[in-house]
Amino acid sequence: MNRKGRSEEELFSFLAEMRGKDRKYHKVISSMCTIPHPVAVRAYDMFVESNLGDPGLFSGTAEIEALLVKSMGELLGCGNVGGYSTSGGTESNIQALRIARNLAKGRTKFPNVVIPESAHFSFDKACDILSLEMRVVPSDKNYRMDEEKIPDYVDKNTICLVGVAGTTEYGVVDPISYLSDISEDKDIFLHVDAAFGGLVLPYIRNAPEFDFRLPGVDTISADPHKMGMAIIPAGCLMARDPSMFKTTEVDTPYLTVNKECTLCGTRPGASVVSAYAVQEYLGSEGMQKVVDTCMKNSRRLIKGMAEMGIPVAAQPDVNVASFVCPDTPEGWKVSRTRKGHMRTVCMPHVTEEVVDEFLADVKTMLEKKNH
Ligand code: 0PR
Repeated sequence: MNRKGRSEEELFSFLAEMRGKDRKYHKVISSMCTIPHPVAVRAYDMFVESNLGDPGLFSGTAEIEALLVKSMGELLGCGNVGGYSTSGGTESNIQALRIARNLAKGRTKFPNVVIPESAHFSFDKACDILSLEMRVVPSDKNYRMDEEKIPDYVDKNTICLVGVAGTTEYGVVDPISYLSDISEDKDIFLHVDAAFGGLVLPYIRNAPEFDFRLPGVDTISADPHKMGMAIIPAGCLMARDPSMFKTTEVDTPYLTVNKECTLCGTRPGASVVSAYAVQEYLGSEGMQKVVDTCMKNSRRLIKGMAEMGIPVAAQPDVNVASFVCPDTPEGWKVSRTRKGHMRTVCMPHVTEEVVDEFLADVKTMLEKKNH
């Protein structure tokens, strides 16, 4: 730090220069995040100083957090969930496994968690932190958790099953209804990672079942800072039985509340309010339109690629599509799955025009290659 401060003008010109180095979302076709909704930005500005880590000081913000959790729970099939707004999918997954482990305390000395091969890397972190054995079930041909193999991985030391609704790499939904049956049969905790799909699948007709409507599902993670167009960080972890959060509570002697079940202490109120604001402003009709458009654009991309001889690696259930395409057109940002497929996500900033621009650039790339 310099001894003397910098002038505001000089400082902001430096910040503007650095901001210029950031990629704009326009040609980013592989991100699960997007440009925040204008209503999110307006709501965020109103609550910049709010700290949900001390909810007694910010009781209005805390009420909004409760409303957000309730409305997300209702969307996912349970009117009476417990939960809180996390910093995103990673924290939600850590906390869900922590709940499962704590509920199973005393049942086994060597707890294991059964997760799909397609699971997000946040489960590696969660298992490391919580000292849980991670048992990885291989995927089937369509990159879903292979249903037939699941029983081979479950035993008396299994304290949690995990299914993903809208996988990071292929946008598919694991056989969660089957996991729910095992959970019920064997009384094993079931966590559904719907970080991405949680705000997409409810708006897709005939989508696979994945939420609290399945009786075995105990917790669900769903992130407003992905398809919810909220400002980062805004995740949400919900439990069918609100008392499950008692298992992560600690005493907080010097706060305005006596106990805290969250992982983080100081937490941003502003981004949580931004998530609520978007959902209230759009309503389910507005969200339906956003998801319809993203799905339409994703299908347009799949069709356009197929017409150029580039197939999708798996038929997706949400607006994530990965292609058998080793090259990347110039100027575009796509990512690669662990198997090397080109991964795309048609978020709201990926409009029909952007899809067409991308397809045109893929065409040029192929023409150059075949010359
Ligand atoms: N679970 C699933 C299914 C996810 O896809 C992700 C993130 C997480 C959990 C973890 O969520 P947080 O990152 O909120 O903790 N998936 C994206 C990914 O890894 C995150 C992301 C978003 C990465 C935008 C890059 C990016 O530009 O691809």
